Amino acid sequence: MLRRLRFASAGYSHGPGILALLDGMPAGLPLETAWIDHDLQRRQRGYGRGHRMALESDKAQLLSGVYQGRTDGSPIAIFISNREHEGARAPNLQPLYIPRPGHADFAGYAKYSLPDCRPVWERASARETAARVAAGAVARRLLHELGIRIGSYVQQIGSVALEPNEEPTWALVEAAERSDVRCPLEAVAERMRSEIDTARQAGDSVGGVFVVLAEGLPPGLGSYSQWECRLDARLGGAILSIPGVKGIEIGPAFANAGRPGTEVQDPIGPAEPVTRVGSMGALRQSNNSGGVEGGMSTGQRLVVRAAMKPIPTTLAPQPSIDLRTGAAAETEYRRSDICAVPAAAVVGEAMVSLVLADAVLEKFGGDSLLELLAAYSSYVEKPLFGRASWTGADGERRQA
Ligand code: EPS
Repeated sequence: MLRRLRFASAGYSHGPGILALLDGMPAGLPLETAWIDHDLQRRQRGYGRGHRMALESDKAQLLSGVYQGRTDGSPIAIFISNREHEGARAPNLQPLYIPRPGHADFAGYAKYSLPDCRPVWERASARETAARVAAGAVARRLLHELGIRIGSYVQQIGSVALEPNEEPTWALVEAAERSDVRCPLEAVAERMRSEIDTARQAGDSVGGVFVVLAEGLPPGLGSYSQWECRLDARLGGAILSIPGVKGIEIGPAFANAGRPGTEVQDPIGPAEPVTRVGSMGALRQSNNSGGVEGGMSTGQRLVVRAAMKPIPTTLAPQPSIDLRTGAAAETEYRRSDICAVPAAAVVGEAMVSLVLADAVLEKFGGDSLLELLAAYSSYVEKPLFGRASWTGADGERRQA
């Protein structure tokens, strides 16, 4: 999924903390913990989160990869401690014998021949997404240097949704930032909160749909040349790796599937006044592609939409079995969130940032930020038209 960057995480939901490792970032990128903490705190917010978030106050500790306030080309290691684990608060981790339907518990127990589900629960918990947000913030910092910005909003919680044909704009992202359900329209947000309240009272949980936008992308990130190079494939894998996410679309993909071909393309032109490769996205008159054509960025806004199922941990018991005997049993309630869609949207931003930073590094390369920026400028400043051949008759290279 990532071709030039490497990202891995380690740690348990109720262990000492979560570790993020990001390798392959160029040297010279300004990086402060405050930049990472900002996103960590955005992930923790959200109406419908459980008591755990009131306890935690996620902060990044940079263990390596930064020298005098800038990345130095070494692997970047970030530790986020679990405050719950400190002192007398350290939880007593009992074995768990009743797997929750919808969680990794049952298949994980069988796959690793474990004595019970506790190790699965600890690692499969969405607490791990704090590491993704930390690494994603570093990726976002790189994209920021190229004028690329990434944001999100929540389109649906439970049965309450924005209008389906609401045009995804940056104004929605900005309005969502002020909302505790990340919904840009307060009237809809109010109904989303009541949906969460109703689920809480019923001992239930709710899922939803979030949208991630990226603006300022150069055209040509990703490639059509091999299946695993395609930007949409890479985004799809990254988004589907978020716990609870079961569906993704790029642009209005599912709606377009039912429309005629002549209506769902994005007409090109007129050419004036665009003359450079870097602004070719401005030549498109609509964005049905969601910013990706043929596995490459078009230079338009990227629109990624993801469906998250309701959290499987519910106060209301669900049918299961006891792993000690195979006898029927009901799930026992463990503290959890009622709705984590607003947090998942921030995780979605992180995953999109990682994929885009990776594609940027793949296209422009460089061991330092300066090298990368030089390659980027030379690409976006190239003339868009009149490149009939790669080399002149005299053998001189032209605009290859
Ligand atoms: C989660 C269960 C809850 C959530 C957790 C994800 O944690 P706990 O079991 O400690 O109450 O709050 O999310 C986080 C801790 C987090 O940082 O997002 C689960 O089972 O997936």
